[in-house]
Order: sequence, then C-alpha cells, then structure tokens
Amino acid sequence: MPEGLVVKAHGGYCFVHDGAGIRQCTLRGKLKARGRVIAGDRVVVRILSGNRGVVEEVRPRRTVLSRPSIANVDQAVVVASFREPAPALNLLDRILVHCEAAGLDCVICVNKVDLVGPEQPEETWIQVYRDAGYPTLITSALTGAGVEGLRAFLAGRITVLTGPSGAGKSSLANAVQPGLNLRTGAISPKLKRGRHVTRHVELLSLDGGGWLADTPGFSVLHLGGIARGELAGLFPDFGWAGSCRFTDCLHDREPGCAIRAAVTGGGIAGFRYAHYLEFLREVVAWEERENR
Ligand SMILES: Nc1nc2c(ncn2[C@@H]2O[C@H](COP(=O)(O)OP(=O)(O)OP(=O)(O)O)[C@@H](O)[C@H]2O)c(=O)[nH]1
Ligand SMILES: [Mg+2]
Ligand SMILES: [Zn+2]
Repeated sequence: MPEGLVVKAHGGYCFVHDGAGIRQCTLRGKLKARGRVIAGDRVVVRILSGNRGVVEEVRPRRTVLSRPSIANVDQAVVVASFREPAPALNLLDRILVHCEAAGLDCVICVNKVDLVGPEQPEETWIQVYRDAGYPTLITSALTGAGVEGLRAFLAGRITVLTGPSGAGKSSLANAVQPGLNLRTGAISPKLKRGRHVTRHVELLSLDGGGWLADTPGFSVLHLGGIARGELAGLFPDFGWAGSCRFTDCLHDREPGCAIRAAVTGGGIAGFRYAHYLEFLREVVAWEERENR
C-alpha cells in the first residue's frame, strides 16, 4: 500500500498527497478519534477508485505540535506584526516556548513593516530576540519587502506558519508563492484584531522545494505538558547566564540565581524573565493537576 503525506485533515476526512496527486480519504475505524490523523502525518493508504482512499495506518511522528495541530514539521515561522495587530510579546513568547518544546527551529517574522513609516525604526524588542539567537525577518506581504529572505528560509524544509490572527500568515504565504490564492481578511477596524479567516491547517507544496503550512491564528495559548525544570531551557537567551548555586534552581527566589543576576545586570530582558515566571506558575499548576 502506498504512503503519503496528509496535507489537510478535518471532519473525518483527510487529503493525502501521494507524490502524484491528492487523494480524498476516509479514516479506518481506530483512527477516527480526534487528533489521530493530523496534517503533516505520514500515512499508509488503501486506494479506492475515483481518487478516493482509506487511511489504514499512521507512521510514528518525528515532531508534533499541538497548537496549531501539525506533525513532522522542521521549523516554525512565528509571524507577528508591527501594527494592526500591535505585537503581543507575551503571546509571542508562549508560541516560541511551545514550538521549542516540540523541538522545532524557530524563526520570527515581523510583518507589515510598510505600516511603520519611512524611518523604519528597529524596535528594541526585536533586538532582544536577535540577541537570543532567533533569526528575525522584517517583512511586508504588501510591498514584498523581506519576502525573498523568507523564501530562502523555507526552501527544502517543512515549515509551519503560526501567530495571531491578522498578522499576515496567509498573505505571506501568498507573497512567497503567488498563485496559492489563500483567503486573507481585513482585520476588524474597531478591535484591531484578525477575524480568524484561515480555518484549517493546510500544507502547501512550495515550488522552490519544501512544504509550508498555513494555519489558523489564535490569541490564547495555555502552556502545559512541560516539566518545570525544563522551562528555562526553552528560553535560549537564558543559556548564557552561567550556573546557579543550586542545580535544581527554578530561577524564582532561590539564592545565588545566575539568571536573576543576569536580569538585574541587563543581560536578560526583564520582559522575557517576567514571562518566564508567569509560564513557570502555569506549568507547575498543570503538573499538579495532572498528578492529582
Ligand atoms: N499593510 C499590510 N497589511 C497586511 C500585510 N500582510 C497582511 N496584511 C493584511 O492584514 C490582514 C490579515 O492578513 P491575513 O493574511 O488574512 O492574516 P492571517 O495571519 O492569515 O490571519 P488568520 O488567518 O485569521 O489567522 C489582511 O487585510 C491583509 O491584507 C502587510 O505586510 N502590510
Ligand atoms: Mg490566514
Ligand atoms: Zn537560577
């Protein structure tokens, strides 16, 4: 039986790319439960006539991301925007932690630079992420600025676009590959927020090689499933602080904490550390709920 790649899955159906074309498949009984077959899965298909098929088996996943739900991607391009919507750094850090925990390489893409004006100031928060080691691209899906650089990051890899609704994920995908014709939508003028235009995760084959997943944006992401002792390791900028007095330091109120010292000394941005503490409470609460 041939193998294929699930490019889209919802409502009990999935669409499987088998190298030649795309086949609409139903799911074998035990795979019908929600989340058993998701976009990015490698699956074994029993072929039926008329471009139909049945997914019989899911291959083990190399990586898995739960928000958005996608398997086997190599990297995440986290899209934020300079304006409309304004950058939400707490959400950005949540998304980065979530993607780091899944073992993905992360790239940040700050879009809508055309709304910033001709002086294009490099906002200081962007430098924080550059210093942390994240490749950070400045783009405009409208003018095409920076799109060539983004395209270069995508070539030959499997990438998921993620970030808040309205930041321009679908617009960027359209700019990277004209002809995709993904639906995009104006942000709400009153709320300055996106309207959740993209409804399903969909993997798109790139002409330059590789796959790109457009996904629905979101504004809330609760962190769970991360061990408290692993959280700091998901902040790459914390790695350079040196070692704390206690090996099991959670960098909260323990004496001799190198990370807190680095925050005071200016080596770690205060807002990143504040987010760390907030996320720490969240993962601890999650752990305690799970172990009850
Ligand atoms: N000025 C400007 N507007 C942009 C840019 N990129 C996207 N937009 C606009 O922003 C709005 C939202 O863009 P989308 O591409 O639909 O955003 P999205 O991230 O896919 O949103 P969801 O699918 O809801 O998650 C649309 O009106 C786009 O035309 C840009 O670089 N500059
Ligand atoms: Mg979209
Ligand atoms: Zn510490």
